[in-house]
Amino acid sequence: MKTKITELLGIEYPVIQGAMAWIAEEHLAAAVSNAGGLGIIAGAAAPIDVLRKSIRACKEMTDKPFAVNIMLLSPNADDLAQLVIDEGIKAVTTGAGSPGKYMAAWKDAGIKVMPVVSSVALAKRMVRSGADAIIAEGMESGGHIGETTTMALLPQVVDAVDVPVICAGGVADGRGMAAAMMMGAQGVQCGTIFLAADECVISDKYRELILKAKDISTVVTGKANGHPVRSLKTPLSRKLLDMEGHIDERTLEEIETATAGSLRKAVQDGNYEEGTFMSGQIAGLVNKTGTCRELIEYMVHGAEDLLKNAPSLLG
Ligand code: TUI
Repeated sequence: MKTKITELLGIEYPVIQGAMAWIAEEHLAAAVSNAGGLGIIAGAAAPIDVLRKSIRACKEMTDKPFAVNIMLLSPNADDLAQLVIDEGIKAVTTGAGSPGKYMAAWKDAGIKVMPVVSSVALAKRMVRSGADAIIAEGMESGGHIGETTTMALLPQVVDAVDVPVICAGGVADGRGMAAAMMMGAQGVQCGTIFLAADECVISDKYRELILKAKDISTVVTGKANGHPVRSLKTPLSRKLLDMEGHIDERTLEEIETATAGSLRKAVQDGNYEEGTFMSGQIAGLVNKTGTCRELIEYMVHGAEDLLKNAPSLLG
């Protein structure tokens, strides 16, 4: 499958792995890149030494291109933005903000920049500041999200910009991928499906919850403080929703206390009571584990079969 995205990035399949904080480290990124997709290491709020080590480990594990995500809410985003230049990273994705202030330096370094956006206005702004591609992320996604669904957002972003668009949010098999391509996407970014990958280092509890999840197993918390986050329904997310029902200064503090470190508790400790298990709505479709290569090839071959047979729909 050749698209503008496989050409831009020098990869085999137009499948990009989502930058899941605490999860997307060298093992997952290298496995995805070795399988022909684009692996991504999530910078998240990692200390610079931790990210440097992860990037160098990834270089040992693959000679294929991989990317780094800069989460713009991170207090050390400035340092991480410089690190990707110093380490010769070829492609960067960004999330949770506008990468405008880093754009000139990244472009000078020859880095391909692909901001994740949740609206048409943000997509246009990112292209004006020099983005090479746009990742349009629907509210089906896990983690920090916008308000518009993939189905509505993607074609509007495709029409609004003149760079390739990658579809994110709600894609976990060939059907989702084929649909995204039909709506004008040049590739897909998937997060939740890779939680089921053998190479993904997460707690057994996290993986078990994803494999067991149904269509209605996720919920959005954090709307009250302006950072909506989709995660699995668990004791913590239920408690947060309850607290958000009657917001005052004290509950905001309680929310802060309950959420601080809660993603790490999910990923590393498998702490069901206190963890935030971020997940997309598509978790209900994720029912079996496999290697990154198996998951990617199942998706790409499924999409190819559907696209090849599409003329039969015309009778
Ligand atoms: O960034 C994500 N997903 C994330 S980041 C994350 S870590 C976190 N945890 C708790 C609270 C907040 C963050 C977990 N999941 N996706 C990409 C994404 N970016 N979705 C929406 C946006 C976005 C939002 C605002 C992009 C740009 C933007 O710009 C605002 C502005 O005015 O510049």
